[in-house]
Amino acid sequence: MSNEYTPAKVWVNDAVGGNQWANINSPESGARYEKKLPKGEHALQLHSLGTPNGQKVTILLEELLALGIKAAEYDAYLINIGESEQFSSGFVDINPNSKIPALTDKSGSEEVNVFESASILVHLAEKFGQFLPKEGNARTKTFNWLFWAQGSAPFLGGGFGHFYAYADEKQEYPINRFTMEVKRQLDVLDTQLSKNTFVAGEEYTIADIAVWPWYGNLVLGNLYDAAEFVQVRTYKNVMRWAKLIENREAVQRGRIVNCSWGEEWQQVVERHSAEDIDTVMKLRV
Ligand SMILES: N[C@@H](CCC(=O)N[C@@H](CS)C(=O)NCC(=O)O)C(=O)O
Repeated sequence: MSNEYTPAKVWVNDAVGGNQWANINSPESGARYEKKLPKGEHALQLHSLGTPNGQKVTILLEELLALGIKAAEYDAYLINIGESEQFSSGFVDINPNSKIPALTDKSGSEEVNVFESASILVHLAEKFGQFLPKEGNARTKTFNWLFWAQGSAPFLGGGFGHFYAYADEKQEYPINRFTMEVKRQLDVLDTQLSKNTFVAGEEYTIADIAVWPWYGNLVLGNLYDAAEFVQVRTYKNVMRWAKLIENREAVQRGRIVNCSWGEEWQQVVERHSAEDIDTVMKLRV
């Protein structure tokens, strides 16, 4: 392995790289241009994209709607991160971290902005009293795995996915390092799922909803075209669980919201009512 790069005394932002994700960030936070966000009629206004972090929220919202909770109706607007829409003044006002997903909840006496996907999951689960045990060990175990997902998935996405799938040059050192970590995480999950039906126990919770879009999609072959490289079939319990979750109708609905790529039946670019999803799902042959 060669290493021809010697870091300068002081880092400067002269990174080169032609891939679509190489240059969207800069070391400065904050808005880059003035633009208001669109507003819909529902109390819940989501600004997101159908990546795994975005899918977590739309899957939960669809699960809540499937239970007949009408107050979970939402408007979902697309934030195209490849076009720098996360840096508009309107988006930065609701999430100073400039990353999807972000939600405004206007249902209370004062509206509240919620960012970080896990914070949105907890906010909605508590608001509607669903998918998060109310007390005791079951609640703690759900938080264990919810936080595990938030801490672990960046190694899968920002680490493994970036270097294996997106980086211009395939470099052995980062690919080795992150593949090892992803396989270790899959083994952790596989062991846990050998003892329980769901990630945090016998109940389907927001922990499953946080973990599935990353590790479920990975083992089902929907992420980074890496199923063979990572040998996902060896994680039999993860595979069993991934299919179980995938079979839920709310998951099939939520995972295609704010998606602007893939097949026609996978693209609900904006969602304002159930019909927006129904219409697109009917295109599936
Ligand atoms: N920890 C955050 C991560 C969110 C995140 O990384 N979002 C990505 C898309 S999956 C994003 O918006 N990237 C845009 C950027 O980095 O500028 C969460 O869970 O909400």
